[in-house]
Amino acid sequence: KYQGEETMETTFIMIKPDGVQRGLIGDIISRFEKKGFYLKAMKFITVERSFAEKHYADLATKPFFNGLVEYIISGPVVAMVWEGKDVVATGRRIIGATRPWEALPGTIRGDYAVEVGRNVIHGSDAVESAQKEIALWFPEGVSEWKSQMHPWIYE
Ligand code: RTP
Repeated sequence: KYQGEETMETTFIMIKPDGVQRGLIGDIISRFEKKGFYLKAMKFITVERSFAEKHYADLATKPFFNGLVEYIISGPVVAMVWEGKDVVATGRRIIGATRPWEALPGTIRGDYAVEVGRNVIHGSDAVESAQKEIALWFPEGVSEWKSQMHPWIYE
């Protein structure tokens, strides 16, 4: 059992088609790894329209919904589950603000994006939405592996 396991969370992170096309997969994974988060599941897939609509169901009434769905189904994405202390909120900070012009340099969107409709990456915005998204994208479940690095990252 992990020390401090009570504060452990999991989040759903997706590298969007622009991030894949632009060759940013390695850099993005590296940022999460180097921070001290653990990769629990990962798949490289192109999703169908109905699946993208389900993922973004909360945004169905937004004027940008159709464009958003077109963007997400336009090519393969990297869907991942990451684990760590406060990984939901900290993951969002690593990603940076939704609108890339508001994202600070040093964040993924601050470093690599200029348009809100091409903002490279998605990260769950709360523990509950993370659980919902992980269940949607990984219905088969995620692995239970424990990192041997753990005592060097957590007290
Ligand atoms: P994400 O879910 O992708 O992490 O983004 P978010 O929570 O930071 O932002 P949200 O408001 O949930 O929007 C989801 C995604 O929709 C696209 N978007 N386009 N054209 C627009 O005005 C607009 N606004 C949002 C972005 O790709 C955003 O990440």
